[in-house]
Amino acid sequence: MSKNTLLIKGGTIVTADLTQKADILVQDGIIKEIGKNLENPGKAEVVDASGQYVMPGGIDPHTHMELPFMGTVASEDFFSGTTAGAAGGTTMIIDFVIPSPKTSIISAYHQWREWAKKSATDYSFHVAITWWSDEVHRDMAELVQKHGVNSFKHFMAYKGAIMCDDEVLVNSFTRARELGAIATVHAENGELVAHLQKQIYDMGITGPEGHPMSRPPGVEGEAAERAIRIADVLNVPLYIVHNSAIQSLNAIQRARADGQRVFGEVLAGHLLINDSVYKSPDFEYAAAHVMSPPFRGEEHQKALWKGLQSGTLHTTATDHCCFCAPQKAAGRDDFRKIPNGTGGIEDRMGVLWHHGVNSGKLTMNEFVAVTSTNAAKIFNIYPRKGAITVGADADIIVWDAKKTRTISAKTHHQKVDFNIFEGMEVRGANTVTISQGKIVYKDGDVRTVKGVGRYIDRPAFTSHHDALKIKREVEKPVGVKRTGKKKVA
Ligand code: URQ
Ligand code: ZN
Ligand code: ZN
Repeated sequence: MSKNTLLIKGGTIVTADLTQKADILVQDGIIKEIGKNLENPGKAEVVDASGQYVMPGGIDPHTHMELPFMGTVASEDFFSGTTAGAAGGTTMIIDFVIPSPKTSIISAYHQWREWAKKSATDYSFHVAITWWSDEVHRDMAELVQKHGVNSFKHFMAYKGAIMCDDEVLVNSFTRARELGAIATVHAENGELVAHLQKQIYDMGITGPEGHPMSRPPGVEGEAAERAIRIADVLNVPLYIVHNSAIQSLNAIQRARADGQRVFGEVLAGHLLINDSVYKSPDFEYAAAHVMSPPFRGEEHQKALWKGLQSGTLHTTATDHCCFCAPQKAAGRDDFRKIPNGTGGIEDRMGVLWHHGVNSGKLTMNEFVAVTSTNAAKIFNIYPRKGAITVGADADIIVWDAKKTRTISAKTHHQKVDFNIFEGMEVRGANTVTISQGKIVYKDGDVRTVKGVGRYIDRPAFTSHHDALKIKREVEKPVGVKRTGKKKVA
């Protein structure tokens, strides 16, 4: 029997589509057997899951570990960030390679691969297209065919930095379709943001309260609709990240009802934090919440939960992009200079279980779908990831639905001096986190090892694009047959 054998006994397995009382035998990082009352095949380490749930480890499809951004570098690195994720029940991240415009996307990819080598759990990368040229056109093929990249990100915001105009969107979306990749977007109209930021600053509003004022929901709605329309014309599947507003939700709902292949992501923060945070007189507190799109009013939060319940939104993420108070202070006199980003990777699973499952909004199976399985399916790594089935990677969490905890920066593992969920009491937490068949967290004891995380290849799609091909054939315009004969009146 291999030394790396684990037997998870007595638990109730909960996946996106099945709840069953059964044991799991794990060997060499893979799920080997699932069944009732499995015997210990030798001296396997036994994980007692009795009275608890056993679920696929969380997949966070949107993080930015040690991201160089707005003149500084995000404080969370790939080791500390994946460790914090493991402590909270997340066993894989999909992070972002964000090349500076006019630089090689291949060199940027290799740079991020270097940074990510310190990861403690598995990871993959979306690659952002921030400019266009024949070189980018060529290099996108190398990334898909040689480096397991099947998703390309487009920031429609951040004018003067990484913002894509329509020319880049159209070229890159077209190329993504050719390569069997999915296009993803940060949907905010960067021109409108820049215009409003200047208008608000010139009115003398320089504090963090200016941030949400410069990014009203319509700024997001316009960009979401535009990206959806471009993707429809170009026949490419689209994934909209961090939907925060009713307007982008409506855009996705309309497109999906029309049969368009559009997927939506929502952040745990946007579901639970509202825009009152920006009204605080305490600069540090308000600035700590500056991220884009901004946290919004309760009506948007209610709509986002309904979007998750109704299948308009498919995945939950955190956009974990941390900056500490001294970094945020860069914008003390000008909110436009506050580095955008907040954390959450350690708390996503707990806050979504508490506010989603305990509240009755989501079943346990739906919880697994939106925290793990859907992301695995959309980004084409299912059932290796996001599943509990024989042959899948043994990324597994044991979940105690009765365990309560109070979230705080004083106790979290995240390398940031603030927690947007500070003081929130949640019921439901992982007691054990297993990554690649090894226990990386148990009852408060973090056991992650720097550098054992693996880069996960994500193959080009066939399913999404095949469906799109059928769609295009069905819709091919029916040409009028020119017979040359004049119609007899
Ligand atoms: O826009 C993003 O997703 C990155 C730059 C993180 N920052 C943020 O405010 N969301
Ligand atoms: Zn973004
Ligand atoms: Zn992001």
